[in-house]
Amino acid sequence: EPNTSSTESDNRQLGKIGTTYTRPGSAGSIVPLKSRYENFIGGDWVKPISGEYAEDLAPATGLPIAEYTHSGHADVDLAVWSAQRAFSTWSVTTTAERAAVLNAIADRLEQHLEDIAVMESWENGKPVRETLAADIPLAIDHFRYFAAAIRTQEGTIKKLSNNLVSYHFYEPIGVVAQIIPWNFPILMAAWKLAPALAAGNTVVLKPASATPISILYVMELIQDLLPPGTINVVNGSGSLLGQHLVEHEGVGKVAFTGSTETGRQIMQYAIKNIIPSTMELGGKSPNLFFNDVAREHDDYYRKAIEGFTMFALNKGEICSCPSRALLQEDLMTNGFLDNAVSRVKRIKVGNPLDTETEMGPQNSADQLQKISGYLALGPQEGCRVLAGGARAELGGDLAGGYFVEPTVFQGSNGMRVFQEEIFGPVVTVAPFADYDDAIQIANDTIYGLGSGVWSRDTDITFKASQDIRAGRVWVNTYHQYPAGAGFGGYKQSGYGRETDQQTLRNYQEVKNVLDNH
Ligand code: TAP
Repeated sequence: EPNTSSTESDNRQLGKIGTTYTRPGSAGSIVPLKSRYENFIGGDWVKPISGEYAEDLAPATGLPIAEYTHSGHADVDLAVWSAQRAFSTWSVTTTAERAAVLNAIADRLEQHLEDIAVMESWENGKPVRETLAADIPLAIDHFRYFAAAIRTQEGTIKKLSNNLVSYHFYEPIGVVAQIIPWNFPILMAAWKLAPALAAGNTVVLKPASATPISILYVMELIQDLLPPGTINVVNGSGSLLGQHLVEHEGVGKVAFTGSTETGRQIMQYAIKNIIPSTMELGGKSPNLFFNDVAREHDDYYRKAIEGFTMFALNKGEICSCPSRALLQEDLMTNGFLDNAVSRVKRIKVGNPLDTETEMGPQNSADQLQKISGYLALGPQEGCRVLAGGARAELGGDLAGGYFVEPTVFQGSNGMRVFQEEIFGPVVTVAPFADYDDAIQIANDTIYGLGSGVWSRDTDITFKASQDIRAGRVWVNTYHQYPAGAGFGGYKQSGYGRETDQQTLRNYQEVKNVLDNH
């Protein structure tokens, strides 16, 4: 039986994370947090066997939020065992029963939307205006979408001859290992948990060490809705426990979102027991602007300028960040680039819990250091710095935060800053001469995740949406992630699709029955 223990008592001092966030119509908001978060295993809060913990830091201040478990192999074993036990009952529930649980989770999250949004904002650093409007509502909708998807999934039946009929059962795989990154802690969890549970699997989830608590905060809110062991959350260092989890004999599938480098390692682990994997990896997404966007200075023009600034959304810590802006030559000199750069300079950088803030701090000191390296590299490679280019120094309580200025570099596609994923608020701009030139530069990357095309000419956008080698092409928009539209990568951005019907198949075995009457 799991070695369970009750949770630590509330620590309102540490929990006062919401004091600068003012709820509309109220004096202020406090999200109560505990001082320490255990693993969530078998429906209970379980201390790590080693008794070791680490500190979760707030990126806006560099100060601790709470402690999380530094788990080891034995904790992973316990979580897999709990998930295996839960599988025997969860996997034989009806699709209607599973859909009811997912809908109940969605309803519960909706009741607590504001608190979850504040928590996620403080732990990740992303502005609360984004978590309130996008991250958490999209996560909620995901549970609803997969509740519907599992009930409407169609199979195939073929009559092969007068007495031979072929049909399929879609069966859950078993225990699924899910390893997620820190840039969308709740949304990435929802993208993975909802389809896995809908299909009848049970889960061991490993959050990123930079954001270990948001998902546990959510688990506290929904734990009474779930049969024990259906979702198990184990925190700790991925490099210490990731291999053990993926190679565990009790695990039947791994789903990963994170860097291409780590994805490559996890694929090696998955080989051991020949388990299927899905990989959502890195990107260096092109955002193409054709001359006709500047034909008039109208709403469309302004929308395109906003499209250019999308590289700074979530402080650029998005796998599909439009980090290469490719502008047709006229746009470099006719005011479009100047207007876009002025808009970038007006992006309000500050406290993520301030609803006026457009860009918060980078997620961690490591991330800040990595981005700073690229800020230095750009000019060394010969880039012109059109905006930003340095760390943003904010005073007062935020003096210790990991803030960076939104940065625009002008250069050429061969440079390292054009080819390597920076994962920060940095866009590199280069000109193109004509359509063929645009597509050639857009596809000149090892990645193929997102892309954007901006033109008033539907012949251009329609053709480009076919010629760009990426899993998602946004036409005259960017950074929309509705459930129902499949998302995933080409090339070294990974394989497998999430957020639509196809995702269910990632979590299902397909059994063929040949029935000879
Ligand atoms: P990673 O360093 O790859 O970490 C992702 C997750 O993998 C974390 O939970 C991490 O745990 C774990 N991990 C690290 N080493 C591991 C190992 N050897 N075995 C098993 N798990 C291991 O990436 P990140 O820095 O968190 O996220 C940034 C990257 O994710 C970017 O490249 C970005 O493009 C990509 N990303 C892609 C997408 C999609 S949809 N394609 C979405 C978001 C992010 P620890 O935190 O404990 O190290």
